[in-house]
Amino acid sequence: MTDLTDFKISEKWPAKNPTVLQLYSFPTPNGVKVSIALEELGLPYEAHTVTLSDADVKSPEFLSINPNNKIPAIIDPDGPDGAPIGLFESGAILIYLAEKTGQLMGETATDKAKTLQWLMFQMGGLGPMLGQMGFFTKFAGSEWEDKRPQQRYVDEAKRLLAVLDKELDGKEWIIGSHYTIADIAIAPWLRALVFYGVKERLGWADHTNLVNYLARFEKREAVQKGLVTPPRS
Ligand SMILES: N[C@@H](CCC(=O)N[C@@H](CS)C(=O)NCC(=O)O)C(=O)O
Repeated sequence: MTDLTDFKISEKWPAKNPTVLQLYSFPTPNGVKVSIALEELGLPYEAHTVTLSDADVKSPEFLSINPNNKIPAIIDPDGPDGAPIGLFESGAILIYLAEKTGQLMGETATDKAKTLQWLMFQMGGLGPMLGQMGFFTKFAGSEWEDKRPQQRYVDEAKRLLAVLDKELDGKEWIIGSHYTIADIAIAPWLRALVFYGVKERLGWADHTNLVNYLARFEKREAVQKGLVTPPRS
């Protein structure tokens, strides 16, 4: 029987079935990337709700798996070198799962390179920029008198949406006809625009390719399940 007791995180979030992959997450745009990927891949897993409160993400148990105090994180008891592995950073987890299963990175070496390219675009651009835009439009930053930071991130969000909308012209998914981990990383961030209440300000409805792309994504059964996993409480 697999033993996860070496992982301190299992003291606060014990595994009911330590033989399956353990997911520590919350249903945010970064969190659902991993639950959606796991659902798409049909890998058995156990999902633990880790809230964004300091009591969870800054607990010694959670910090033992991610010193950067952010969800999502995983433990795969069936790790690559014959031992369990703990991982954090959603992009790294997506690549790990895709390589483990040989799925969700297209078919050819070119598909894989393009998948990684768009995944990096999300991790280094779309996610951080939209996250900052959310801070300056919905959260504490929205009250700042100086509106220049807010405008900067709104402008950057508009620019990034235009890049994606153009790229998706005539394409089903971001690298073409194959649905990949890059889509799983990008699409949840597009959904966040509703949450931030900025759809109109960004002219979302004029981005027809993106509107259709997101609708295609949300129709997938695995996406619907992944979006509510783990439950908020
Ligand atoms: N680059 C990280 C970002 C993860 C991230 O920002 N997680 C947020 C929720 S979406 C979080 O855990 N925030 C809690 C905190 O910062 O205390 C990833 O992609 O995994």
